[in-house]
Amino acid sequence: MKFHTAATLLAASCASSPSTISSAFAFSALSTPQRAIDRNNLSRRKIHDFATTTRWMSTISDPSTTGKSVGAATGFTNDVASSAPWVGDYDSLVNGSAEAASKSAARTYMNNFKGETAAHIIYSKLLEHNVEVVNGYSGGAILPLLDQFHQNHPRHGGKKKIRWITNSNESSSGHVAEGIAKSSTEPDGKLAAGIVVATSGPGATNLVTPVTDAMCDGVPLIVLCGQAATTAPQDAFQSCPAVEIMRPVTKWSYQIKSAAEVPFAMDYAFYVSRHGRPGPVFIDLPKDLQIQQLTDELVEKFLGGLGSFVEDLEHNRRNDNQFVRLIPDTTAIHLGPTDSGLSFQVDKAGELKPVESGHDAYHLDHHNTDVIYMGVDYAKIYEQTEGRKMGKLGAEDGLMKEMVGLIKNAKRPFIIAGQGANDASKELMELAETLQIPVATTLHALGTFDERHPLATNMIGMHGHATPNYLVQDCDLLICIGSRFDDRIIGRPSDFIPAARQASKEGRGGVIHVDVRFSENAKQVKPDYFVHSTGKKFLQAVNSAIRADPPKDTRRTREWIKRKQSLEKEFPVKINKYPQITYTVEDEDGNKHEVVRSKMCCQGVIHEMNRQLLETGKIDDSIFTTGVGIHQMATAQLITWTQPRQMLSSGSLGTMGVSTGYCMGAKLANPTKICISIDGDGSFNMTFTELKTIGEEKIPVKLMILDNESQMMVEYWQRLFHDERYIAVRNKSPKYVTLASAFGIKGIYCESQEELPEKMRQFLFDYDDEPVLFHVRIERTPCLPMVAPGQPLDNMILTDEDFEVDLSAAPS
Ligand SMILES: Cc1ncc(C[n+]2csc(CCOP(=O)(O)OP(=O)(O)O)c2C)c(N)n1
Ligand SMILES: [Mg+2]
Repeated sequence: MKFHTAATLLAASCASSPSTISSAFAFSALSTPQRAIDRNNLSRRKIHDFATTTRWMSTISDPSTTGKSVGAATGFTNDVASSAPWVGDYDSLVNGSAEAASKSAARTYMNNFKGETAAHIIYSKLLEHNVEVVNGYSGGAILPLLDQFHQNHPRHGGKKKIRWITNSNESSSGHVAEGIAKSSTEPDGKLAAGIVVATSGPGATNLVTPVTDAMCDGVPLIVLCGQAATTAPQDAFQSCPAVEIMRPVTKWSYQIKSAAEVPFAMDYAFYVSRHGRPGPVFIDLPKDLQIQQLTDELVEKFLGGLGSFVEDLEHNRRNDNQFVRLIPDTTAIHLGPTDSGLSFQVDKAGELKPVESGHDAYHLDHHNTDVIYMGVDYAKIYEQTEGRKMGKLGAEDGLMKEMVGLIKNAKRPFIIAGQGANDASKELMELAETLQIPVATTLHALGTFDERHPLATNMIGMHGHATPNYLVQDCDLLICIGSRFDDRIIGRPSDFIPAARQASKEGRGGVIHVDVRFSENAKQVKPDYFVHSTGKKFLQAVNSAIRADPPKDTRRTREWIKRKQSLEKEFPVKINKYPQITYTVEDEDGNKHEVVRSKMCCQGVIHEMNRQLLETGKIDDSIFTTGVGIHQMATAQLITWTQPRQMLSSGSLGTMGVSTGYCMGAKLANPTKICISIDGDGSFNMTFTELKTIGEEKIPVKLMILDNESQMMVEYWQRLFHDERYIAVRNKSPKYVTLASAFGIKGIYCESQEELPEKMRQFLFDYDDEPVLFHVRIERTPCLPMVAPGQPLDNMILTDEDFEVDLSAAPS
């Protein structure tokens, strides 16, 4: 039997019976060098190549286990014909006649779509994947697909299921789709994919920003763009190298070569965008292929031309222009690029289902192994033969036991919960409460630990609260769950967590890092234990180990919690108060009045919003979106986050202008929630053309503009680093209420503290079924605390005073 045969059969075995053969040990059966390029990482850091990992793992896994795995797999082949859920020609599989099994599975799958055009198949796939809303824009090259969405298209029989929304430009379509994705969870607990449809050329290039935004923040997005026909001359009107433009900013970017590929491409797009670390995929659809029909002839021609995916890397590379490949001697089909694609099988219902392990085990960023790693020296991964260990998450002994022991005994433990903990609020609460561990969250995990809880320390990082920034530096054990240690949350790397480092040397603490992506292992912060798993699985395993053997000393962290409480008292987020002043205002009829009023700041307005939502018990029902700037960070600091995925913000790319679109998406996906955009004037100015869509589609969003007539976040840096030479940061704001009324949207204006409570009440509670815009004039205040640029996390600017800065450390 050829070696790859054993490996692929092992895959099938793992997929059908994950409990008997762990995917971790499947690595050892694969030995051919393959490179897993980290497409989720914009820096294109080649984290670990496949050869590295597999060769390394085969040296440390038990050879007898490997033998057993292959043996089990071989046995599995004989049983398969009667019991396997997969479609395929099993006789040819058993007899080893190369690709026949895989091909017959592909044929069964394609038979579902016979007679349909590519455009028809795409729409059917959207329905199959429960898509309810699609955002987009028109154009000649996308007309066949667009036509599928028309109310009167014969396919709907008068009952169209997917709502089509035309935005003001494609960029906004992308942001709305991101808002949908960020705020909706499917029954499998993962985010739903947002869908965008647009034309070729400028339609596609307008999408580069939202696509990159989605890539950076791990948002599942499927972008379907038209393209000039395959028969069009080179450089035809509105053609552009969209696939190449999108490749570095997507998990997968591909131009369809035949309608026959479309069903595979759509299933692959949904799977890849939503699994592993989620992200965007891009599919380019030449116009002539959108109307191409899946005839018998086309299917057979397509099947006849399929190449094979084998263990020979060079062979695969030669076939890299193909998207669908057969895997010899298996019923599995390989989809996607040869270096980062995935394997699927066709089940008895004729649906394409992923092979979750085994054959794809090399794709460590896509298939978490639930393995705990310790002491891996990444600089010397090839040579390292000793000093590192592996253990299974959930085991009763080995590294699991050691790690749980450390968690139970730490006197100053601290948890950072990131986006990867958003589906594990309950488990996170259990761990924190049982062991009395304070919890901080990152921007994308706000609310996963209810901030009303006494163990909550709220957001950590550059603009985090002071308390978690102090605590993390002083903890003896840091447990980081589903966060990638972004530079915005660790301050100066060399000075991060000195106490935990010391505790690690003394064997009483250190760092536990849990991440679904193997590529995060030691990327920013070297962990003592790296757990290659999901936050939920890690927490479930640790909680059950603790339940089985609870710690004896339940008062271990008492002093630590007292410290947290005193820090919170000493360093709350400060909110400027302004004196009352007398001035003259003019009413609508031109009459002048003297009024006594005080000004407001960003922090004060958000604080008032939070107060009203808390007091009315509406906070749990609210979703907030922001632009980028002071208003964004003040929102993160001052809203009391109670639910995961309640804050939609551009964290990694830091894209101004997203708030309106995100908010529309959130409302479309969550009609019963109160969806509030807290935007800056600069950010809102970038995309307010979407007032058109909001007015037209009557999307009942609440848009608040915190207008400081400035791009204040940058203005503050100019104050710190450029001697107050302000350039390109001041805005002369328009009358936003008038602007809103031009689109038929109600508006409220507020410029004083005295009017704020009532106008805020109206904004929040008087417009349930219609959109409303709230223009609030505020003073220019910085967002503090702020970690002093280039300094450790616990060196923060706490008050708005002048001080010396390190000019070479200006942040980017
Ligand atoms: C598209 C884009 N361009 C430029 C920036 C750089 N930038 C970051 S914050 C900021 C100012 C934001 O102004 P505003 O939305 O009014 O927020 P404020 O800080 O005043 O609350 C700018 C220009 C960015 N993040 N995104
Ligand atoms: Mg501003």
